Amino acid sequence: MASASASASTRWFVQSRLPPPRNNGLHRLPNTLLSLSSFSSSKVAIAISNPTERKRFAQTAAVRHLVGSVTTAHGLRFAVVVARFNEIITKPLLEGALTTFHNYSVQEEDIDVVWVPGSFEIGVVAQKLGSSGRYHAVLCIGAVIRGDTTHYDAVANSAASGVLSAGLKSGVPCIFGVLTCDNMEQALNRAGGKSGNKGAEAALTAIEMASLFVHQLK
Ligand code: INI
Repeated sequence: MASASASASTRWFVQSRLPPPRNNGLHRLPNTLLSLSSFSSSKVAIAISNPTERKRFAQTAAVRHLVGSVTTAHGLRFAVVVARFNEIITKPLLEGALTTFHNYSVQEEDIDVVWVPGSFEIGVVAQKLGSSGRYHAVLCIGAVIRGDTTHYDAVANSAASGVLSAGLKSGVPCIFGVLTCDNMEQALNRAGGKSGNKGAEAALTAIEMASLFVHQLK
């Protein structure tokens, strides 16, 4: 049974028994309002439940798909956190990322690059940058190579969980562009070699996520 509460411009329906989340948490209620069951931001919920605001989202009569666009990157601001450790790998990854930003019309003055000693240090800096309110996404670049160290797993896992946690805590997309490879050859292949440039790919992910947040989930 649905109950409703109303303000001057907003009507927000609350259901006592929501259907199980599907479609990434986006699903339709019987009253045709869109519910974001996985979002805690009341701002998002109110924007979508507001009839005027709702029109901005109306694209089809059925399920709406909200996707970031890589063609609307102009004006988006990015921070890139780069680890100096294994610089022979992280420098070309950074160059690939900067080339992608350039190719997708991100302005140079909208990009800040922050260097840290190693991948272990990326998370705390990413969180600080994400929380600053200055960036729409934070791209994290590093290279953890097994064989260089016995604590490979610790560094690799810390880097991954650090970047994840930075995104969750700051609410700003933090993209994992940290290579975790068995050897230097694998890393070189992914830093502009025969497997492409993972820094360039991660930059594209950063643009899509920034666009998703700014243009669709605001
Ligand atoms: N940092 C890396 O980015 N990649 C590695 O492969 C690596 N190895 O092999 O040790 C590495 N270690 C340094 C680490 O990230 C920290 O800077 C250090 O432990 C100080 O906190």
